[in-house]
Amino acid sequence: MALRELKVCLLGDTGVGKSSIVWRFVEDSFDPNINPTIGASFMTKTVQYQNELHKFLIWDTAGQERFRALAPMYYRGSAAAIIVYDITKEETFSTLKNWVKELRQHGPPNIVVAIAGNKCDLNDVREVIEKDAKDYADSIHAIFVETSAKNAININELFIEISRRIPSTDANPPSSGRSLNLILRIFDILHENHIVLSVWRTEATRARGHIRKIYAFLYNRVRVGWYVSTKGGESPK
Ligand SMILES: Nc1nc2c(ncn2[C@@H]2O[C@H](COP(=O)(O)OP(=O)(O)OP(=O)(O)O)[C@@H](O)[C@H]2O)c(=O)[nH]1
Ligand SMILES: [Mg+2]
Repeated sequence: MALRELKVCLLGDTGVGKSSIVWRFVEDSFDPNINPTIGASFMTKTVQYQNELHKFLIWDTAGQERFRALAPMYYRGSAAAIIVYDITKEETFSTLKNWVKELRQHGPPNIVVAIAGNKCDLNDVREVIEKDAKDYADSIHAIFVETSAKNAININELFIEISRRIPSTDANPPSSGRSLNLILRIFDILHENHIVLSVWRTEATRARGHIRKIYAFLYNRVRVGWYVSTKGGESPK
């Protein structure tokens, strides 16, 4: 059975439930005290779809504003993007529309877009009407589902729909297509390692800054001590 790797990223405001959706899909569990994602996290899950195995390589991005600039690294090369909003928070639906615009301008041209209105278990405090969201999704030819990571509603269905929308391998040319895919994959791996390296470099620079400050502090203490003792003042304590 053919195995296909499908890179999928999750985008959307902080707190809408992106990580919870991924946890429900991959681990079939839910944590009401889950922490906000820092940077991004990566998980995989393989499922059978018709006569193929689909290995989802899932990049779960951080919704906090300070991580926004990292998003292009995750949607670049993605076969699909799941943009999540919280049905109980109108403003998260506006953020979703901004993500759609950004994907249209800078995302891969054939990316499959899926819209997930999460927390549908909280229907009594709903702020976004389902039909409005569905109409919007239809107008941009996106998949649309309301989900609940908490109650496991429509989570598997969301990924099955993505599998269904992604063009089948029959459409791919056999050998040249495969080598192009291999080159793109190598590029992706190098690119991902480069991200890790640059994060590491930023941390190292930060650490160097601290070391420099400690050094300057100690140096000043020693210098003042030396000055005081050689000029006849009190010895440094
Ligand atoms: N009631 C309900 N709560 C949910 C659901 N999904 C997530 N939550 C809760 O919403 C909060 C935020 O969930 P996360 O999965 O961390 O949200 P996120 O989008 O990954 O947030 P960032 O990582 O900051 O971008 C947590 O308290 C979750 O338990 C859901 O379907 N229903
Ligand atoms: Mg998260």
